[in-house]
Amino acid sequence: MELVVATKNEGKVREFRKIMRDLPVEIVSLKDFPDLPDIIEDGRTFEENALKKARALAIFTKDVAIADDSGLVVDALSGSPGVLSARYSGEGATDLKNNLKLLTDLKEIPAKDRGAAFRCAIALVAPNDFEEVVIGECRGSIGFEIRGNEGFGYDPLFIPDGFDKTFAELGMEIKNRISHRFRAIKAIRPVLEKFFYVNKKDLSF
Ligand code: ITT
Repeated sequence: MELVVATKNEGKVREFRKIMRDLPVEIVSLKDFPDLPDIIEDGRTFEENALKKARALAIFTKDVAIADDSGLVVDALSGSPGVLSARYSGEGATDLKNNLKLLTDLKEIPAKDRGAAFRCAIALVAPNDFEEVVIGECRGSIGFEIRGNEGFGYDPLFIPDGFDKTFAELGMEIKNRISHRFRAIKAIRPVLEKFFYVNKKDLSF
């Protein structure tokens, strides 16, 4: 079975593939649909954006689509960068520029107030109007310097609760066991099962 994932972010596609590798689904990314019109992510929440992307993709591919929207919410910044995580440093944003901006914005903030969470919403939308959205969260804190080489985005600054290293230092193995995306994927599995049950399709998990 093919599951279309509405993302062009190779880091995310790799994570989806890895986390779902025990399932009989083939993860196909947006890169396989170059003709799909750009989907504007203008929702106020991760859930709104995930649903918007999955709806557009389900209509376009006439297939079951999942989409995620994710990002970092920082307590001391009242939830910023939030849905703007990818574009935090503005025009021409890169992971490095975003991380540097975050460090600057938090420069007066002491360790005890640097709490943050990665959040991931995943929406499943089928062409027959079935739709559902779930959320996964991973709490941690923002470090004082960029550390580590693995992962992407804010991984070099994010220290998950219970660890003293960043996601970029801990590596994919550990990240994939506790990440917001992993938790959201875990939450979407029963939704997938429900969908296939209701639609009398076989899903041999
Ligand atoms: P798509 O929209 O194509 O999926 P994107 O990178 O723009 O790719 P998002 O809109 O979900 O993805 O933006 C999420 C941003 O939040 C992303 O660019 C990272 O900066 C950050 N982010 C999300 N998940 C992350 C993770 O697991 N590790 C580090 N940063 C993450």
